[in-house]
Amino acid sequence: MPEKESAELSIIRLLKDAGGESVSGGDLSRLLGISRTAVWKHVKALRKAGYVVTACPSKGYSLSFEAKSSPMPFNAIEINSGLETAFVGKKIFFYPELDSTNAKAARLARDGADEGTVVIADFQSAGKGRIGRKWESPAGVNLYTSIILRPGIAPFDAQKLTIVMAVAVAEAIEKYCKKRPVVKWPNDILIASKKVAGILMEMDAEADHVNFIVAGIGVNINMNLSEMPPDIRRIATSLSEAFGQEISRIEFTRTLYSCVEKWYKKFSENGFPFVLTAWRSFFASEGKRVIVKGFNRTVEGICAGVDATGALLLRVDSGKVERIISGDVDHAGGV
Ligand code: BT5
Repeated sequence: MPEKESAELSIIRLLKDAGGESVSGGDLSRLLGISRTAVWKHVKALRKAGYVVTACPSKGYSLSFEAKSSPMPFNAIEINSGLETAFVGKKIFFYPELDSTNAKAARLARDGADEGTVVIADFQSAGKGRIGRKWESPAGVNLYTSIILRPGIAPFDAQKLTIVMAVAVAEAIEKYCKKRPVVKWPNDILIASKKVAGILMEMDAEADHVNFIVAGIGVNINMNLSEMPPDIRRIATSLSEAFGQEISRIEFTRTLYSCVEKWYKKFSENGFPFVLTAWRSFFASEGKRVIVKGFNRTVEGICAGVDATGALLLRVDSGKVERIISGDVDHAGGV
């Protein structure tokens, strides 16, 4: 998989910088270090990908910004231009296909990638959920992204970042959806009781120091549920299904990165309680009867909220309040 920006993306970047003016084939060939025939081949591929590139023999190539009949292709350039963040998404590694964006981001982080670097794939062949579960990742419809964070916290505080990411994802989704999303502890975002997004936090740490965290976020944007396996169809939804129309993946991705940056900054500047208050406004389990399935036991009781670290509090039938740090929450009768 190439790490370098592809020739096609470089051509689009140069044509965009020209603001609709023509760039000669000779200039493109010189700037990219490829032949003029190769430039022409890439222009043909760009047209196929949906860009309107005009070729004029005497002037060269220009990009039309008016022909918006088809949406702009989903790629790093489109996401990057118009992104209003200071660091999240400033460096984008975009792939048409990957095994898992989390796995790729962890490799990049180990090699020293900056905080805020993101990985996006249009399709994941081995998208990961928690504890070895699978994340369905069809091509052309959703967002699969991983964000590298270097928060300078101790490992026991890392759980808090799941809450930070959940607020960010819920807030981004809320901007596109008439219905207010709900967070299901610890990492699910639901609309009308169905899962629209999931978060997978993975950490590389020493005993007392986090080297990096990869925040993996999967959001169902325009996914057609009828194409999903029946078990997923029953429990999942997408933004387009909930909103009733197609949503631009480019715009949604930019919105998500802005929300992630906003809540990550609030976490470091205002502290975790501030984030937790926002998170609680999306949380609907408090006071409800829930079943929590953990690694080796299942507990049932009334949800008594979350504590100051983000752990779930469960009042079991004996009256005792148990503190739960991992597991899956099920509601009798939906969230
Ligand atoms: C999650 O796990 O919800 C975390 C999902 C994180 C996915 C992102 S995509 C980008 C990044 N790269 C990765 O490889 N992963 C991250 P968990 O709570 O364990 O939920 C997994 C369960 O959700 C599965 O067992 C299914 O029941 C269900 N599921 C799978 N695909 C789904 C989808 N597309 N939409 C809704 N539910 C899904």
